[in-house]
Amino acid sequence: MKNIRNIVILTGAGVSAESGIDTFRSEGGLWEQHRVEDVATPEAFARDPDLVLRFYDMRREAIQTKEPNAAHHALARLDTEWDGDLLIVTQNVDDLHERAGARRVLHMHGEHLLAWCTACDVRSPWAEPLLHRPPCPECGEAALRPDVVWFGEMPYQMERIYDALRAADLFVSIGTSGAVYPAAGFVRQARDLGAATLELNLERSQGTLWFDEARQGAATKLVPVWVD
Ligand code: BJW
Repeated sequence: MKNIRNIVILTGAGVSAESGIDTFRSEGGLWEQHRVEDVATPEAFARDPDLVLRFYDMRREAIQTKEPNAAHHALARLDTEWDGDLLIVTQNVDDLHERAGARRVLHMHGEHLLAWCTACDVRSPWAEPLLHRPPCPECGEAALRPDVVWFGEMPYQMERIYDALRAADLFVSIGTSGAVYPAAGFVRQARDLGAATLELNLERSQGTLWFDEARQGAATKLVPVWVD
């Protein structure tokens, strides 16, 4: 990659699909089985916390049985070997990038394996169900919720992401439909600031037209080829 020093990589559900983790909008995806408004908004949690906690308990349990795939491993290899700045901004709440060995990972939509106490505002590592309202290890209140970003909430670390986009020479988007903002807008921001842009996705996404180059195929095939 000539003249490229700073890289921002955005990943979405498609990068974990071949590890057996459901995507949201594909055929048979999570939003076909659950209404977004029922499980992924603060209003849903206020209205029916049991339903929301059950949905996340099920997914938290499932991801712990899954393993990183060739795409996660290739990105981890790039992270280890790349001398310049590199940031993997993932929309995924699973920990497969980290388990593959990647270190420069930012979870803009939160993490399944953290619980957030809405009483004392502390995040704690969490692998167990939340449905039965366990107490917060920090303050003892039964006020834990999954540490994920729902519709209408502010994604995490946006300043750091925009700083990285401003400095990027290359922006790569992998396995995301381009349906959810602000992530869907990153390609235009990176492009406007002069970065080259590449999309790797199973099919054309809602944002394909904005990329300089778009390759279609499975992440486990496309990502190792791109990295190597
Ligand atoms: C493969 C593959 C394989 C399959 N290989 N590829 C501007 C315009 C309109 C609306 C808005 C706007 N700005 C904000 C909004 C509102 C809203 C929004 O975007 N709504 C849209 C529906 C229009 N956004 C928000 O509310 C966000 N907050 C916000 O904007 O705050 C204000 C703000 C203002 C200004 C600056 C900053 C902030 C919050 C969004 C939170 C999203 N939360 C979720 C749930 C997280 C917790 C959980 O996991 O349950 O995040 S929703 C869900 O969608 C999840 C994902 O991270 C996210 C993106 O999905 P993703 O990853 O793209 O998955 P899919 O399924 O859509 O696509 C998978 C792709 O992979 C497909 O293309 C497949 O083809 C492909 N694929 N197999 C390669 N093997």
